[in-house]
Amino acid sequence: RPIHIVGVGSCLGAPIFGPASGPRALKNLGLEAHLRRLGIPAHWQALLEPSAPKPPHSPLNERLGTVSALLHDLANTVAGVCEEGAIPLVLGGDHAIGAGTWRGVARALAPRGKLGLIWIDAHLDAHTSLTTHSGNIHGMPMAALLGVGDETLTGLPGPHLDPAHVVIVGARSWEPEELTLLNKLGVKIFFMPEVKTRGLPAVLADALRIARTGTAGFGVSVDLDAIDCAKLPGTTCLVPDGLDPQELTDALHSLRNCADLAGFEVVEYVPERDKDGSGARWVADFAAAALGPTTAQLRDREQAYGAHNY
Ligand code: DIR
Ligand code: MN
Ligand code: MN
Ligand code: MN
Repeated sequence: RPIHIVGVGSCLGAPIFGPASGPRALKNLGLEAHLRRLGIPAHWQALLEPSAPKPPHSPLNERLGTVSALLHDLANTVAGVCEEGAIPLVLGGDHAIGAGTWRGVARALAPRGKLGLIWIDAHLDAHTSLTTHSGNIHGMPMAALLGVGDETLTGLPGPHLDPAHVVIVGARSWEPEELTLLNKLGVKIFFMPEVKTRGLPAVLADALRIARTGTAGFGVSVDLDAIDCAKLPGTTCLVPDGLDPQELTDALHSLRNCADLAGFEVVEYVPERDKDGSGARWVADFAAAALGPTTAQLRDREQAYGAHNY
C-alpha cells in the first residue's frame, strides 16, 4: 500500500520550540526519496502547522484552543489518507498530535471495527488539564484518545479508543495520576524493566496480540524519548535507561507483514539537538523497518527478475 507522509510542525504540547521544526528537517534531509530507494512507495502529502504559534509557556487554555484546531485538521487529513487505502506516516512535532492522528485513523476504520494502538514511550501521556504537573499537552494525548480530559482534545469526531486494545511499551517516567487512570481503564503497560528482562521482541509480540486481536486494524506511535537518551539525544525529553534504537528497528520489522497496520507515527524529533544526524537516521530506520516491502512483495520482485532471466 502507498505511504502518505503527514508532517505536523507543532510544539504546542511541548516545553520547548524544538519539535516544531522536526518534520521540515526530515523533509529537507530527503526522507521521502530515501524510503522510495528502499522500495517503499512514500510521498509527502502535507505539512501541517498551527494557525497561530503559541510559545511553550503561554496560558494552557490558549495552547489547548490552538492545538484543538490543528488536531481537527490532522484527523481529517489522516482519515482521508486511510480512506484512499494508503497508510499514513505521521511525523511530529510533539506527541500532542497523537490525539488527532489516531482519532482520524479510528474514524476511517470505524465501519469495519475498532482500532488497536501500541504506544512506545518513556511516559504514559495520560494526564488531563486537571491532573498535569507540567502544564504540557504532550503529557495528555493517551488520556484524550481514551475519552478522558479537556473537551478541546477529546471532542474530535470519531470514536475514542477501547482501552482493552491499547498498550504502552517502554514506560519509565510518570506521575501517579496517570497510572491510576490507566489502571482503572485497564490499559496494559509494559514497563522498561520487563522489556529489559524479557527482551523487546517478546514484549512487542504480546503488544501486537493486544492491539490486533478483535480489532479491524492497529497503529504504532513512537515517541523518540522511548529510546535511551544517550543513544538518541535529538528529542524533547531526555530520559535514561530506555530502548536501544537498533533493537527497536529490528523489532519493528515484524510490522511489515501485518496487512492490518493502519498507521505509523514518530514524534518529538528535535533537529537542533541532533548534532550528528543520527536521530534523523533512526527516524528513517524505524519507518523503513515498519513499512518496508513485505515478504510477499520481495518474493514478487524475485519472480519479476527471474522472468527476465537474470
Ligand atoms: C510528564 C512528561 N509526564 C508531563 N511527559 C512527557 O509533562 O506530563 N511526555 N514528556 O512525552
Ligand atoms: Mn512527549
Ligand atoms: Mn514521552
Ligand atoms: Mn509521548
